[in-house]
Amino acid sequence: METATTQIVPAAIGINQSSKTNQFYEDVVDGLQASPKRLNSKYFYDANGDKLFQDLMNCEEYYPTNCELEIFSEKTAEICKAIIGDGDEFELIELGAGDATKSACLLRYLLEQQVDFTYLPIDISENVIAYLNVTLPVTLPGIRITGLNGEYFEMLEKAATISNRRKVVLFLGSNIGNMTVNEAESFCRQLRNHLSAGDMLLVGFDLKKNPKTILAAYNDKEGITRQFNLNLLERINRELKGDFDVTQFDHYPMYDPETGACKSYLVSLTDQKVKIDNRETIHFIKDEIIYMEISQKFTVAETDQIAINASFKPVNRFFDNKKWFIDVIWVAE
Ligand code: AVI
Repeated sequence: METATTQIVPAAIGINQSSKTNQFYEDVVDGLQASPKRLNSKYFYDANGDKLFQDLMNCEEYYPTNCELEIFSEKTAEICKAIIGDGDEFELIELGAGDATKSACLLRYLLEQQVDFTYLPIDISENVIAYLNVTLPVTLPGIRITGLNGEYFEMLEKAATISNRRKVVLFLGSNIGNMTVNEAESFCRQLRNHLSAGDMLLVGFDLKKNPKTILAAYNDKEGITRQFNLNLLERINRELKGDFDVTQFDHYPMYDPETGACKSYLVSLTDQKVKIDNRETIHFIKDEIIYMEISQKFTVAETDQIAINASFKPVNRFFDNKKWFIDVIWVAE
């Protein structure tokens, strides 16, 4: 999962570009042949999607980014004190680093305190990693950075071969909310299996709150979230030679305050056929939905339960002033 990126350098065409395209094609076709139809929200983030997400983070209704930024900028010293612990040197690994705006607060403070650490951002986007490798040494002089481009768990294994120092893993931005609760729990269990006892995880969770506040964040007045969802159909047209008529789909967000699941759907406005690469034809009936994304919201007790079920011990909690968002620190047991 990527977070938004600013001024990312143009993508270099990697040698594995065609296998990435094949995987995208297979996931799209499998998803659109399933019942109900679905698309994986990890594909939202092409260059247009990154830009739209950036716009979303600046829109009035989308609160999670500002809440977490407030935590990182106002509680920098306390967070750093917690991760420094007894003072052992460590590797600071960030999953889905994006443009590292929030982590930069920590990085700057750790450098000022002359703490011995290396920053290892992991991101599926090679643009993001190229950008961070080039820009962070300029904005944060003295930083030791090794960017890792690839899937989280593969790159964590690679990180373990580079160093055997203690690990502090950041997973920010409520990216964990883009999984169902069960998926989040098994993700954390897998993560724990890639760590050693005493390693730390710092995770950002968006909390349950007034349902209208949550729904508004995924149904902004300007229609950026709508465009963000439709962009995936446009991406399929661009990259997989699809022929979606995006004017024939509407965006439908919903929030269930009982379960904390906020879900986005696209709804077909008519009976229609869509071709993908002249190889597959997908039939839609009027009002049929495509399930696009989950943005799960949690209670504090649920975050503790996930930690315990995944063999972590919850040790610190940092809230924003409104208590809408929480960053937690867990220690691997
Ligand atoms: C990246 N992720 C945590 C965002 C979220 O809130 O689920 C993506 C997003 N989708 C719509 N708005 C923002």
